Amino acid sequence: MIAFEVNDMTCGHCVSTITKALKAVDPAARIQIDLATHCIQIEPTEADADELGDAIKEAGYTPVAVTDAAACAPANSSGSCCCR
Ligand SMILES: [Cu+2]
Repeated sequence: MIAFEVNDMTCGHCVSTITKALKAVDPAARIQIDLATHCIQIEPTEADADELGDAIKEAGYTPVAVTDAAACAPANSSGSCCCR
């Protein structure tokens, strides 16, 4: 299990953009995204954490690797959205 906290993921559009980016590097991965905590959990089948993190960055977001999904804390929902 790989987990990232992505604080600039702010709405459903961000979620689908990131999901697509992750599926591009690992089509069979299991991806779970919690928008409320800005937390992404990935069960990869072929990609490693670096590749998945890079995919999120290339989609225009800022992933912070977390060792445990429980470390994803609810963030203050200020900040900009991709859908402005
Ligand atoms: Cu958005």
